Amino acid sequence: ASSKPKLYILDYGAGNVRSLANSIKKLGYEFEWIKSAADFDKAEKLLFPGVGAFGQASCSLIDSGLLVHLQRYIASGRPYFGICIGMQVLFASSVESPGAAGLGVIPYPISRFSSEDQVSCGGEMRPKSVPHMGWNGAWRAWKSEGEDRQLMLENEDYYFVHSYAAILPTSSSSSSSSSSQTPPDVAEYAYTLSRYGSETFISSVRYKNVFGTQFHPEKSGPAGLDLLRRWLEAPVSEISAAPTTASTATATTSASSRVYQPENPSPLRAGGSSLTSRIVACLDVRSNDQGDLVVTKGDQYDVREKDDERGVRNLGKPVELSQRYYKDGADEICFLNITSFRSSALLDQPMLQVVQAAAETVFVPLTVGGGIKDTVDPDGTPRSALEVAGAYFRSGADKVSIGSEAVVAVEELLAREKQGLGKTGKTGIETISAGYGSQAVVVSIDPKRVYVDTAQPEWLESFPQAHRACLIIGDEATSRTAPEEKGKAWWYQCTIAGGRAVRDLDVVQLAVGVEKLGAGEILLNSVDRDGSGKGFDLDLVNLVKRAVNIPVVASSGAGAPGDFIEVFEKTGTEAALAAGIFHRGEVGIDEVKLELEKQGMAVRRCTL
Ligand code: 1PR
Repeated sequence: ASSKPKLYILDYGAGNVRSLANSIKKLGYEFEWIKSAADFDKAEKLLFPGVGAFGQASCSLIDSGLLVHLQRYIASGRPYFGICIGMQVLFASSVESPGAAGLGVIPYPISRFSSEDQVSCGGEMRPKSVPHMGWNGAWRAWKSEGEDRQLMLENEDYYFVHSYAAILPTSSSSSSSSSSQTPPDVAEYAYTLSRYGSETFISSVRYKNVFGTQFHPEKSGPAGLDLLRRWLEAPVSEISAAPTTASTATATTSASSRVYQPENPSPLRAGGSSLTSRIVACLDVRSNDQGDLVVTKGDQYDVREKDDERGVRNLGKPVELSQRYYKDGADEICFLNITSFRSSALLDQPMLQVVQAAAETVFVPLTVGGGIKDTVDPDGTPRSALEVAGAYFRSGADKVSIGSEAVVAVEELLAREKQGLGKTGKTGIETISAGYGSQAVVVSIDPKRVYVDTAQPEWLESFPQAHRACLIIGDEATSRTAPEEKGKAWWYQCTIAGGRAVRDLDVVQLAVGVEKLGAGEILLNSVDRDGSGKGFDLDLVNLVKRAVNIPVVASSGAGAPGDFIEVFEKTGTEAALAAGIFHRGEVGIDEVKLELEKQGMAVRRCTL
């Protein structure tokens, strides 16, 4: 290891850098954290994994006094690898944080994905979801003669999660590819391009000693680890550059050594979004009566055996199961601490350890939920939701999922709106999304169907106006209701505390409210379908998909591969989650993906 170049990682405390550290260790490399300005002089290779927001990254580099040292490091010509925000800070500016300057190595702005852009969603055209979240390809649009080492492989999918990107100008005259309108200097530094809907963006840059990816290689399974390995293995001389002075540090617009390849192989898939359909494995975790942390699984949220003992169902060990699902090709893994609403999540050390241990071997995104809210420890110490989330991120979680607390937050928001007031900025959703980016905040919704007695005269007129947007009438021509539901009417009421208490809030109000507060994704369960194997509640998924512009993970009720095909086809949801069928080994994740592929749907192929 001593002959390997001295590797440093720059962390500004914004999110999950643990996974990058884990993947580097897994690849057999050692590294140091940049702790002071002097470390930049010692570094022979530098990795900057950025999560969160552009402005925050830029400000914390300035506030910590490290910015100038980072600039000097880059100008020295030594290899730099920036991930996500770590790539974006190389650019000139970002509309995400108008006042904040980037390093300006790449003279191009970062802008926001357009939510005007339409993709096909369950047979209709709807605005595409933002953030761009999930697995997408990246293709080399330029061939460079001078490049010694191919850093990236094509025909692989990588994990992206971002709302802002270096988006190329679109041309209304060119429907097949916007790249024909690309400014000539883009070829100087853009290494790969990717597409989201009709927008084409720079998914990786390679310019002199600087390499950067918009996606997260440390979360991109074997393909991502392989990319990291290539960069780590590359001799410094191959990926470094002659020192530059500040005035020549930016990419020039002079004649490009890269040759644009007009045949653009970017596949258009998942309704034109280019993303693969994501399969999520969910592990409901809690202590059993013996005090062991187990993966359990309920029917309609009842996780106890049906026999007289009524013990907590035990379907396996959380870390082992997550490793199995990673190998089987799960695109994401979700841990829900289903009883942590009872106590402080920070005191629930075993859960933090589960996340930590899983993150050491599982290189796809991890979501952790349960108990993320403002709490007070038994000794009276107040703990904010932000603090709880921070502990999970430091343990290796990429996203946190908020359940009960989101319901309370939206109830408060609606009450304030009635008084003409707005958001407080103080709820967990707001503080966590401000600190770590909205892509890191999932809201887990546990709705229950409430049937309306349609035999009553004027039932429709007396149905509460507030919940109208959430009413499904089973015989409507547009309804996707199962035949036995025809003629019935129902709405979806929100619950808290694991389905134990209902609130006067419907699922549409909740979904719209959490999007306003800054959530980046919705995990949509169904108390009625949970564990039933009857298939996803398509009416519910459609209702929520239409109400929001953030990605939705359909959950509860999967019984066979056909249920996944149906939910993707009929709702346009970005992701589908299952628990019971995977835990019991009835259906494998690989089997689900194979069936989706047979239907012509794009999935991430995993070759573990
Ligand atoms: O309220 O912020 O503390 O979060 C608690 C979290 O725990 C919430 O996300 C809530 O959904 C979850 N939860 C609480 N109680 C239960 C329970 O089952 N008793 N589990 C529970 C939710 C639903 C899904 C399940 C799918 C797929 N379980 O997680 O994995 O329904 O199952 P299937 O494929 O077998 O049908 P907070």
